[in-house]
Amino acid sequence: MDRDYVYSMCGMCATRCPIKVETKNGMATWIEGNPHVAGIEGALCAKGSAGLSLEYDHERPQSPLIREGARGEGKWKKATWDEALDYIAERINKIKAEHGAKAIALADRGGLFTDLTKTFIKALGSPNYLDHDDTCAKNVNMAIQSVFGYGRGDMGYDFANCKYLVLFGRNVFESLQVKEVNNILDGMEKGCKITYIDVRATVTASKSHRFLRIRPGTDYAMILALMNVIIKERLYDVEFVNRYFQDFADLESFVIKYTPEWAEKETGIPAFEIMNVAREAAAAKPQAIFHGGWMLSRYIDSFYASRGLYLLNALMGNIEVKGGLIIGKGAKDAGKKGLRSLSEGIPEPQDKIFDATLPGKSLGTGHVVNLYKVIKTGQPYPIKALFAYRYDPMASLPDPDEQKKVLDNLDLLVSIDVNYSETGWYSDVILPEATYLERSNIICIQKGQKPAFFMRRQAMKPRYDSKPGWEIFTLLAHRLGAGQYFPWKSIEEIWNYQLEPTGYKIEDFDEKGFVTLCKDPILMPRDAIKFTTPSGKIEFKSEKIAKVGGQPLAEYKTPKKPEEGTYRLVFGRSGVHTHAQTQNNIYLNEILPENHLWINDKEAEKLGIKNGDKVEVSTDGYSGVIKAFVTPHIHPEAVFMYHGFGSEIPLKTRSFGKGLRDTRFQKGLLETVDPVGGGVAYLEAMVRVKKA
Ligand SMILES: Nc1nc2c(c(=O)[nH]1)N[C@H]1C(S)=C(S)[C@@H](COP(=O)(O)OP(=O)(O)OC[C@H]3O[C@@H](n4cnc5c(=O)[nH]c(N)nc54)[C@H](O)[C@@H]3O)O[C@H]1N2
Ligand SMILES: Nc1nc2c(c(=O)[nH]1)N[C@H]1C(S)=C(S)[C@@H](COP(=O)(O)OP(=O)(O)OC[C@H]3O[C@@H](n4cnc5c(=O)[nH]c(N)nc54)[C@H](O)[C@@H]3O)O[C@H]1N2
Ligand code: SF4
Ligand SMILES: [Mo]
Repeated sequence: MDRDYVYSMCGMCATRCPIKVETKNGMATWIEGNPHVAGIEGALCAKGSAGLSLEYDHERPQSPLIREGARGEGKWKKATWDEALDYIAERINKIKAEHGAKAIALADRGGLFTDLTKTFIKALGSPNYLDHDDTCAKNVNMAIQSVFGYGRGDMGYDFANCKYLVLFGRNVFESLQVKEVNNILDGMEKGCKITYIDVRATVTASKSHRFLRIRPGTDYAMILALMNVIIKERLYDVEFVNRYFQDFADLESFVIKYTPEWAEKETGIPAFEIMNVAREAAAAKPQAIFHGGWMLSRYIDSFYASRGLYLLNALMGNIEVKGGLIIGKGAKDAGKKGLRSLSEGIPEPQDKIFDATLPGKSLGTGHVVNLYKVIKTGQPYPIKALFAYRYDPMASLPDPDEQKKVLDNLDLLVSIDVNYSETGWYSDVILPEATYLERSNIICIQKGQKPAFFMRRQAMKPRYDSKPGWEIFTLLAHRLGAGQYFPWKSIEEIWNYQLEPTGYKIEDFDEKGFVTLCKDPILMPRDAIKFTTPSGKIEFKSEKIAKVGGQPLAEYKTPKKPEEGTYRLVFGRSGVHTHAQTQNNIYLNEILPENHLWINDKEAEKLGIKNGDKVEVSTDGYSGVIKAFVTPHIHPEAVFMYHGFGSEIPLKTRSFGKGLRDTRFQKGLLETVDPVGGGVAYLEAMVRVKKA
């Protein structure tokens, strides 16, 4: 029997953990975490293990498909790659002739491999590349940039050495990343204390030393009060603040009125608990972390909550120290040359990205939410073709019905996916990408204290008529008049090109699947930390925020209270599913086949609902039935369901129609965003509940 293994990267969620894949007679038989990577050491999460069940599932697209019926009707014609690519090329060329290259947009999941997709869209002459960030961490990303200059991905947390960790709705043990979980567990073994704040008790709540149940949408009040205590009692790192803060006095005078007693009334969290958290964190500083949030409660003012959290970190003086926030180091910091970009030498597109000129815009550009506005209105210019690559906006933005209406303005919608996604089901062409076990990707860099280049390597041949992303984009580019920018015949050619300036060779990845660019962790000297804000300092006041009509921190506003009989619809992840993409996975479907509605026990009693009863959840124009999970451990104003259920795709027989889809209840919220940060305000949805 022919047994073998390769080092690669998981593809079951966007974290892309390093893995080792074993094969027998050329078929993947076992996956585990890459034993050579610190913090991974063989470990994998449930979804990562279920990669084999994605691989051997037949309920995924097996060849290119071209739509035959109306959009969304589910009538497909099986096509060869030539037919499908020619079909796309014909339409794109027509759109280009009529509206220019800028009428083509590409949206993908973002992350480590985007050099390929960004190169493709640039090669076509369009500036319109978008990622999913509006729907994920846009507010957090904009907040951290406004305080330190660095983006969210450029600053990591040293959990393993942290002594005090505060998590606002950051459900680290379920909404998980393997390395992060292991580092937090290491920290806990060394005595780290965790305070967790959520509207409901999660697995993270059960593992924390203190769980505080907060009123939905009031985190910002608690954050202001924490700053109030820390500043009033002079618990902050005075030396750090004096050296690096641009305008500390302004922050001090802003938070003076936001006392813990005031915050208690907003949040329902006792003032003494808020004072305890502030004092305990300060006693552990600089090894104290206030996690900046991720989904950080997507309310209409979440940008300020997140900004407050980063200011709290600055008060702890925890930047570039053990157990604090570490600025990610790249190849240059390690004295090495970086990977050569595939887009080197491609001229910049003539036009500006569509939302650079929109009025009333929030921080940043490349907003998918604005993309919908542009497709709908044709302003500032028409967008007529959309490639959704490893991205499913119909499952991840609010209000799929409204989205369908908008997407009907497109002349071409292409989904490049390993599954039938909700977007794919509504598209004109589905191009099946080879699964992550069946393909190699371009080499990527993982920034950090010890930056490294990683490689995803094919473990087995594709089981169906699918192709790797690099080949799909290469074939498309050749049909779209951009072939000169995609000269590649194999992934090895691409790797050699990328590695050329670095001095590394493909063989250097054989032993462990990655190459580390330095021996020792890199930290900036304590007295010479470089912040990349306009002033080079930590900024409370920010010109960029002022430009979009925001303030350094806004005055606190009490969130809307749900009307009698209605509840705020809160959602989140389970540890065993990825967004809306794994509910049909044989293994994972068996563990969690449907979602339930969490409801507070006293509220349930009022409505005559018992645990396990079927309940009807409704909003204007939509309703559905699921089982109730009655618990005292959720705030009475909120009900909760796991995201990603209620698939509308009949070909996915295990998940079709199972559970409810949270996005369907987020009616009318497609254009509701945090006005400063730009994040989608999903949590502004209210629903009615009654016994079914
Ligand atoms: N209502 C509601 N909306 C949400 C959320 C929520 O909790 N509730 N969560 C939000 C968050 S945090 C995020 S990050 C977004 C995520 O939203 P998306 O980025 O859209 O979701 P993903 O599930 O990461 O991936 C999208 C698609 O990638 C496909 N895919 C997976 N692997 C591959 C591959 O190897 N190749 C290709 N080509 N495709 C692949 C999947 O099948 C899926 O269709 O959703 C956001 N939207
Ligand atoms: N298993 C698994 N892990 C994942 C993912 C996945 O799909 N599956 N996705 C990854 C991605 S893309 C992301 S963005 C992260 C998301 O990571 P998190 O943001 O940690 O995850 P969520 O589960 O979306 O939301 C966390 C919690 O916010 C709570 N919450 C809601 N409203 C409030 C509020 O007003 N205040 C407070 N304090 N809490 C509130 C919810 O009850 C929920 O428990 O997870 C990542 N990890
Ligand atoms: S967190 Fe789990 S699913 Fe995501 S990449 Fe890592 S092992 Fe894979
Ligand atoms: Mo996310």
